[in-house]
Amino acid sequence: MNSFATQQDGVFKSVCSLDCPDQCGLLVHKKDGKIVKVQGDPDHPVTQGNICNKVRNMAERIYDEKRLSVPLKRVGKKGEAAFEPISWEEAISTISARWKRLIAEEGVESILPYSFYGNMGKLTAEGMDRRFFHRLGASQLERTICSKAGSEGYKYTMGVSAGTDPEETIHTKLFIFWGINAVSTNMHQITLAQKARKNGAKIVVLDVHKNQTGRLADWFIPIRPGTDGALALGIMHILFKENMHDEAFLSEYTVGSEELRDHVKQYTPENVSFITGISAEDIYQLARMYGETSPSFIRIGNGLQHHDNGGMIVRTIACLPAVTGQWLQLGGGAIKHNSGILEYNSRALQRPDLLKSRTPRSFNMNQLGRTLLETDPPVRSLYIYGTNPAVVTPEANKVREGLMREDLFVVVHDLFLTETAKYADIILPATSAFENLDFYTSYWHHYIQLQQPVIERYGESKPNTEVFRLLAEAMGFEDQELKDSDDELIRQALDHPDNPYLEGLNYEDLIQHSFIKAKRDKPLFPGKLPTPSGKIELYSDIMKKDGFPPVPTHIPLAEDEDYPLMYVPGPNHNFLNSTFSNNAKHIKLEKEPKLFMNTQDAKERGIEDGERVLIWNSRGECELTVSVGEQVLPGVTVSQGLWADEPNKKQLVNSLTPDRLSDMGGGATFFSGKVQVEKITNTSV
Ligand SMILES: Nc1nc2c(c(=O)[nH]1)N[C@H]1C(S)=C(S)[C@@H](COP(=O)(O)OP(=O)(O)OC[C@H]3O[C@@H](n4cnc5c(=O)[nH]c(N)nc54)[C@H](O)[C@@H]3O)O[C@H]1N2
Ligand SMILES: Nc1nc2c(c(=O)[nH]1)N[C@H]1C(S)=C(S)[C@@H](COP(=O)(O)OP(=O)(O)OC[C@H]3O[C@@H](n4cnc5c(=O)[nH]c(N)nc54)[C@H](O)[C@@H]3O)O[C@H]1N2
Ligand code: SF4
Ligand SMILES: [Mo]
Repeated sequence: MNSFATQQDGVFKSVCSLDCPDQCGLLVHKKDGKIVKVQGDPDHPVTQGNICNKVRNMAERIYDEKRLSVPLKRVGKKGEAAFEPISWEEAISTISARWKRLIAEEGVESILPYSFYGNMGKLTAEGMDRRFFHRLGASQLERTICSKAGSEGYKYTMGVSAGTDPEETIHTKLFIFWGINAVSTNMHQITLAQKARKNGAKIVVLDVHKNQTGRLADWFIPIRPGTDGALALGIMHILFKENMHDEAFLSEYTVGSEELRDHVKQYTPENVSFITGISAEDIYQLARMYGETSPSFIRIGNGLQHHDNGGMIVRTIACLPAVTGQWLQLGGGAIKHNSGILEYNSRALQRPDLLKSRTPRSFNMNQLGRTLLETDPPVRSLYIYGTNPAVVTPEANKVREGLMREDLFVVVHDLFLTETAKYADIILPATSAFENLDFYTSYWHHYIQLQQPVIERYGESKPNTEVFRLLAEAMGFEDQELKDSDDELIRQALDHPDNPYLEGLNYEDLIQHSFIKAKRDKPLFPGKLPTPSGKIELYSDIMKKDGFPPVPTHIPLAEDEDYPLMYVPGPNHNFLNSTFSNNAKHIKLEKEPKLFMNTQDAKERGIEDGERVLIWNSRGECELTVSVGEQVLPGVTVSQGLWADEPNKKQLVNSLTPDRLSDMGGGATFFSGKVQVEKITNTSV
């Protein structure tokens, strides 16, 4: 295919590769072969030319002087970050020789890939890598760190990761942003809500922190962490009691409405108030607002499911639009994720058949520390790409302790010398998404998009797909599947007769148009859902079989350690998880990591606004600057951002987070941990 990379000047269509629901259409401006400007593509129907500051400043990252340009090998002690340049030949042969020895001596399952979606491109994040590791037969990774609990919960109710088309929400009259900081994390849903607001729509935000999103709401409702399921049940209690439910929808499209109706009788507004910290009057008001306004739309966030009970919370909230029949209204319903709409042919791309009859052991990525420190027989080699576990993974101190193991052979493929790469034996330089061919499917809007290379590769960097082809060759694998070109991979992935939403889609059209919408003549309703009953399951037999209550139920958070304050360390506005935390411009915009604390909690500890505080539990400790006020409820603390290490600063928030797994899908419980906070009187604490 034609590549724009060799063209020196011009404006080229592109797509944002970051793990963000908006997946914006971009225009990349080039002069003398280099990117001089990144802007939004005004032709993109959803993102319409607006992009965030992070990506407007993307050229700073692409040409950051700290970017890796050649492979490196470790010359100092583990974790000391002393490296020396080597050739690609040496890098690949070092890895393959070490792996061949490990396979002979300890078996292939001593090797573990560790990856996530630093670049959301399908070929990059789940393409040739999967083929390679399937063929190898290495230990497998359960990629559960982001949204797995909520997605499983949603599927128990709806059967599929799909909901409202966000473009239709301009017709919505009531938006509930529930556990999502959308101003920072889904800005175009806010733009759509603001448009609807001009026609009288109201915005309600339910969060544990009155952040940017809470501040723009018509009504901000603070809630105690991990209690949203109880609130949803309290709302259902009132909807049924006051006849605001949609009997016709319930009988046509759901199973279990009678059981649900009986079950929610116990969730009186008074009981729910006690659990959530929201007054009974407010619960009534919210339920009536929801029951009486149509179309109403719930944007279910990721934050509320990073809890011990996160799966059940999302399963429960997902029942609300069914009780009110909102799925039949244009702009009504809910979105957790829309990834099911654009489901491509993952079997063809990832080729699980290359495993043959082998069933390797698997590890949950949220428990990397334990995996490295406690597994027997041990993991002896980690191949890390598209993720930065020394910063983003729970119990990060344990992760780092594991990475320090002398007998662990660590390879890291990244664009930068991340905190994780500092522990590597071999580092491989990665291309940026602008240097690759790939395709992208949003998990919020309904467009599939193509990225053609728009710039030449930086230094000697290589895309993930090419590195895995090289590794396959070095391991002596002759399979054609491990030689397919990126073009061929795209064709195979797009050929998916089982997904009616992608009917007729082909690569040539995508090359011509850059973005194509999934077929919209097939809405969810009327239609048969992929649940066992084919309907929305308010009562679920499979949940019962899986050991859960079959009707939505409030399940309190697990007992964390005995510390007085809940701790919710979320992402921030100017980074994308830990991406950009090493880029000067983005750090400047974000200033410094802060801890938000209620006035009452601060007063009890003699802490004043702007002071440095120590946050600690048995897992670790952090030092942040405190912001005292009413942004959080008493008993709750919040920080924002996954910050890079800086000399003499303890700002690794994941040193404090638990590596317990959530109720469903083995998800992460970042926000269910507890801490103590105290004033730092002596900076050398
Ligand atoms: N700017 C920016 N954008 C991003 C990211 C980023 O790092 N920065 N990360 C991307 C990724 S990978 C993801 S998964 C998404 C995440 O984006 P979101 O879906 O917005 O999820 P979070 O920001 O983790 O949490 C959202 C909100 O949930 C609140 N919260 C925490 N616990 C609870 C609770 O128990 N109940 C309620 N009601 N609220 C609670 C937090 O205070 C926070 O305001 O954003 C993506 N977009
Ligand atoms: N405390 C706390 N921790 C969290 C969260 C939270 O809210 N609070 N959020 C969690 C969530 S939702 C998520 S999704 C995870 C995300 O965590 P990660 O998946 O680690 O995401 P990033 O921090 O963005 O790191 C991505 C890395 O991939 C690299 N990369 C980018 N493109 C490529 C490529 O093409 N090839 C290769 N080889 N590398 C590439 C980037 O340079 C970057 O170093 O973090 C989780 N951690
Ligand atoms: S990070 Fe999100 S909002 Fe920013 S350009 Fe990318 S897709 Fe758009
Ligand atoms: Mo995520």
